[in-house]
Amino acid sequence: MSGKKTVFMSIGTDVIHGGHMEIIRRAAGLGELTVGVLTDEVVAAYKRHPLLTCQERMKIAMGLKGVANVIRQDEIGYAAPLRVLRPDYVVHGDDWREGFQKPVREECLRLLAEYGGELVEYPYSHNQEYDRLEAAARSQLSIPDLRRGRLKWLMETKGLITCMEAHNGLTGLIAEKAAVMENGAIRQFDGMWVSSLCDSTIKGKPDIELVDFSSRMNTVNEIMEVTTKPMILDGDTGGLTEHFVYTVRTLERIGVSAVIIEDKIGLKRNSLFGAEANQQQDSIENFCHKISAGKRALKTREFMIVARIESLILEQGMEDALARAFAYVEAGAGGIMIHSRRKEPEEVFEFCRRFRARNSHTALVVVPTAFNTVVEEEWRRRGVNVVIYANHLIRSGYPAMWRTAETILRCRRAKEADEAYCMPIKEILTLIPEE
Ligand code: SPV
Ligand code: MG
Repeated sequence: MSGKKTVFMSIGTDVIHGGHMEIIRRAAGLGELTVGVLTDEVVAAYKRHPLLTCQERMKIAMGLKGVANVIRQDEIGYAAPLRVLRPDYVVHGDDWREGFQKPVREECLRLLAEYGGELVEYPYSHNQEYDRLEAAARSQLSIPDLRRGRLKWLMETKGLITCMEAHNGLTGLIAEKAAVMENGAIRQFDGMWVSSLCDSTIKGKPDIELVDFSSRMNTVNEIMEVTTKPMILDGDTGGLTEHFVYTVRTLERIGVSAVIIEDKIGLKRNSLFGAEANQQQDSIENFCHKISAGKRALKTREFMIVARIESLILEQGMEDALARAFAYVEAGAGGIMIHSRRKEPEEVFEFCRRFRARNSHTALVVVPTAFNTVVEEEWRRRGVNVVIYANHLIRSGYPAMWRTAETILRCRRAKEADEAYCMPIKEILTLIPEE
């Protein structure tokens, strides 16, 4: 056995610049260097969706001077590579001493201590040129052809994805950027839901398909201009089949990933009114016809038409819901959304179980507004692929604004509201920086 020391470092980037090359050069100087290339799923979760696949990034890493071996790294943590390779050194930039990677570093130190390995950290220097490169790579993700297929990709790689509602550019940015750190990983929403309820409410209109398609498109575009995550549009009933085919083409062209249409006809009211509102469900035959026509209009295999079943909302029973689900899949629906307004999730659970017993591949979507106690892991266990938080930003934003307005009225000045409820002017001025 040669006495050469062994070195390990992880790479998550798809934009290799001089800074990375410098660390690789130093790492290779310590001994035989193995690079762990983080999988697409890991990179997407902690940073952004990679522009190059893990396989391509592995090939690039293999070609870099100083790199002796390349392995695939399935987790941001170092447990797997360190237990297998037991390298003498792990190399990293010192930026991970703070921030979301701090626990990853601590775990790495513990693992190294188990067998006497050593952590070597190099100073991380901020370079505006590298920041610009990263920003340019990120902006690529908003290009329609790159954004559209990412919903399917995320569903296939993660099994379960989550979407937050967005109703304008600002809430789009929240859905895009909100992140929490947890055990050395970052949790973010995977995509955005453009809800008819929120898009109507923000315009001071009721949710009855009164906000027309052009106006809905303005909202979609406004959000798309400032975000990169995939988008699902709430398409209400989809309108007339003859119109729906045009809607589908437009949405697909501009990079929306999926449209969800509900099997109602006539004047649509929000589902959470249930059977109290006078609402009519479409016939299976007619709705299947709408789905197939939409499907035929598609130009890509990426865009999804999701059929939303209102049988439980309109008290038509489980058998009706299931019969519709199988018929809609047969007609070409790429996903099924089952909706319910009950607080208890049991009827949705039953639907998922019976649907999955006969269909293991079609995407299942839930909107747990009423049945909000179920955690995402449970939805995953029950075969659900998409969880949509359909209205939570508008429902939290509106009371906050109302409270501020009342406080100013009561106090006859803004000081109290400013201090209690408002972010500093300085912060709002720089919230959206100039490019
Ligand atoms: C919406 O968000 O507009 C929806 C979901 O359609 S629900 O409000 O629950 O009907
Ligand atoms: Mg809606």
